[in-house]
Amino acid sequence: MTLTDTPTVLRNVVAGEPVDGGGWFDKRSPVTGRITAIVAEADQTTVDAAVSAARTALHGSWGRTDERERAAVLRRIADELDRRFDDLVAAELADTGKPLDQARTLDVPRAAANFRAFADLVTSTPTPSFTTATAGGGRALNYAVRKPAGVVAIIVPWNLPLLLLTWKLAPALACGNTVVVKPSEETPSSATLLGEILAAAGLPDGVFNLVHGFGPGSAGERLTRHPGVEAVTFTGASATGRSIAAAAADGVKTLSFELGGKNAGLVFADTDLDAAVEGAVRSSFTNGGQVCLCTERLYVERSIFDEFTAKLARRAGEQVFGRPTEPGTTAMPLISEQHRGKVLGHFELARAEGATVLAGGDVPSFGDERDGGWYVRPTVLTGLTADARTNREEIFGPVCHVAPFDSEDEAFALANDSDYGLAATVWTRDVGRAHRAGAALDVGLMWVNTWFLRDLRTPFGGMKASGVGREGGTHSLDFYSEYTNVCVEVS
Ligand code: NAD
Ligand code: 6OD
Repeated sequence: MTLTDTPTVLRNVVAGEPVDGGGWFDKRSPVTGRITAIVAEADQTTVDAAVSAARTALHGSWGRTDERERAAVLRRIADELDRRFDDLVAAELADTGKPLDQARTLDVPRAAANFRAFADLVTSTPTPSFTTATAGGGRALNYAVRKPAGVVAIIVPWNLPLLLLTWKLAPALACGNTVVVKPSEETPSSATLLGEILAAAGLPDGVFNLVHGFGPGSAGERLTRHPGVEAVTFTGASATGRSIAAAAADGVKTLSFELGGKNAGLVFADTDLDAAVEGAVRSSFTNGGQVCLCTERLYVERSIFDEFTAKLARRAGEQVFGRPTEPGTTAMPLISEQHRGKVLGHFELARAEGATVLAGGDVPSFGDERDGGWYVRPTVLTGLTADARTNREEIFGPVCHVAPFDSEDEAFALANDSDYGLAATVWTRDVGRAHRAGAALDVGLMWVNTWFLRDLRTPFGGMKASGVGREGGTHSLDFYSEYTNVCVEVS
């Protein structure tokens, strides 16, 4: 597979047709900084047309389709995703510069898995029914009818573009909704390709509409304020979630937010130390640290602190900066020049706060076209207190700070000392301690001796500034549905 530097033209999709949008913007490769795509930005007229197409499709047919018919379409979509696997991998690599191995094993397979999982769930999850006593000694039957929530706006970020988009799109379609999707301005390619895939799988025109553009003053904000949108499901930064909540308030829209994190990893002395080091490497540096679940705060029991940090720093330095398509590549660029500027600003801040840099903290030099891209080295910091800004603000890069702890209670308190509450990872051989952590930690997701292992039926989401609501399994079915309870007196 080769990556091409010839820019692709990417358009919005309205009622099954590609449309321009009033303006154009450039998409650049994070690997080289060169323009890889020219993208049509959706203006108000285009967003209006997309919402209108979604409303027509909702009332026309899709919203009234039987669940089993929708599940069949979802399974055909999964098959078509498998068929276009290599094209989707190429699209993700072109937009993000992520390693081929990762796109092939995580990003792209999860898209098909999302559709298959929600095809199964929507056809196997009953709605509640109860028999109720009447005042006259008879009985009534209560049962709930599941209906689509309506036109859903899906707004997603750039870090796992196809995975995160389909995580919302699959349940939205399974429940009979129609959608207007806004992918990140940084990752327009796989979403555009998905439009072709959905059409080839037989999804009726207008059920899926796509608008490209930015957030404030652009397609994103236009969607969140649109009176024709019933629900907004958003994944992205916590600050953006606040803006969307304010914009959506007038329309009393239903909201689901998966937001940022400042996730802790707790490493106890009873753990398998080498396995914990490898786990920390994965949980801090996968996808260039650009996963909301990444560990940015590591707390390590004092008796193994020196050995653990030395091994972690060595492994950080061993990450492989190959080109995305080269086998064995593990490191990747940050998504944009602006984001790299933010991450490098955090490295400077950490130094100003008194951190010791055990690995990285700078920009690698290649002597080739990658010097025009946006790489930073995997970075390990230590020496800061829990109240340092470095330990409180989400950085979203390949970086973690490591600090020692002396007791289980202290470790749990340090993990909870955050405005965020998305995920935590606990490395221990003590089963009792693992269960105590599950009860004690204020996070939506906790992994023990592993990280980012997903079962799509489980609740996914965050506490505190990390989100509103849960997705996954029946939680997704509930968010993307309205319910009418019918009470019938039968005797
Ligand atoms: P972002 O919030 O800047 O952008 C996300 C999406 O929202 C983009 O499509 C963007 O164009 C759009 N947007 C921005 N401002 C908007 C506005 N005012 N109105 C409507 N739309 C708007 O986030 P990002 O930089 O793309 O992604 C990184 C962030 O996402 C990190 O904070 C990360 O933790 C978070 N994230 C969270 C999860 C999760 O599941 N909790 C998953 C992935 C990423
Ligand atoms: O695995 C998922 O379903 C999911 N939503 C992952 C989010 C990763 C954040 O970057």
